[in-house]
Amino acid sequence: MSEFTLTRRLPADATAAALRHDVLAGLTSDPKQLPPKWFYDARGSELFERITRLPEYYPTRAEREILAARAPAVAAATGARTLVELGSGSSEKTRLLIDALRGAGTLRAYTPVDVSESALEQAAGALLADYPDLAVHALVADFQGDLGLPGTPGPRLVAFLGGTVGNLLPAERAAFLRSVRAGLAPGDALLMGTDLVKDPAVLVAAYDDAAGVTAEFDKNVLHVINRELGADFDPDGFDHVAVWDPANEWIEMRLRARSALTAKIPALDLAVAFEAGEEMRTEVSAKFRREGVERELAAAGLALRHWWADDAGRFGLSLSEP
Ligand code: AVJ
Repeated sequence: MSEFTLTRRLPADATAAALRHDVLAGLTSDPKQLPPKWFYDARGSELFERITRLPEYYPTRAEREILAARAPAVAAATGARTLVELGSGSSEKTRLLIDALRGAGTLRAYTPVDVSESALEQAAGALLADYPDLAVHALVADFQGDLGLPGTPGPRLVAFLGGTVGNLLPAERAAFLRSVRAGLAPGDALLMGTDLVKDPAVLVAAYDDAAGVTAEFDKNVLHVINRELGADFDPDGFDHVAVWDPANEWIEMRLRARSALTAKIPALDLAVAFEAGEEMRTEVSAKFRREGVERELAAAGLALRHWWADDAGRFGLSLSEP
């Protein structure tokens, strides 16, 4: 009775080529930087799951609180027959949406979209065990690329949870929202989670936890580059740094070289020198205000219909429509 398909939108070698491109561009630029998507190999995904359970890391719990309270309202407002989830990862919070949409009697299909084929297979397996009559059409794709969601019955609800939109730079965010908008038909909707501006001390602690899990997560990108590109980074030669940028209203994660060092990256035929104390940006995690979210959605052709926050006002969930 269960139906499962997995479509590869990414050619098998596209990921490797993209990593080479990003590492070459990022490590030869000044200041050095790497895009955060390369954190998430199997070990990085596991470290991220641990982050979501840390006492300092409130966003996951805050968003779950909102979904637990508001998923029925989302279902009533959208009547979605297809739920598309971008960057679905372990699909854990998604169950709240699936339950509400099934309760409303509309949901037929779930389309998780992720760059990680293994994450998709695992998540789909767990969901199919619990929802045997749900069709799961998984898509291996980069949500920053062309999405194109062919053949999914409308109305469709596209969910982009976790505050991941904050990991995109403003220009990337604008392009991403326009491309989501382009894939939506009248009656479809976008549900997006955004972490909110708050006391910088709370934000910095969430990205520099006492147990050091986020530091390990940050350094994991060096393990990924070592394994995939044959590089010889010593992850312990770097310190994890989290700083609040008040002008941009974002957290930056950086890796700071503890001493002058040179790393070789044979696959790129490259040697990269770091000065002592030099910092490389590894992630931007933007924090939002309701008006800013509404403005960015509107600029992409999306009208804000609902805005929900958790009781403590830490995290926002927006529902918008073309
Ligand atoms: C949930 C993927 C958006 O920016 O908060 C967690 C990733 N980075 N700790 C975030 C992350 C450091 C995260 N996202």
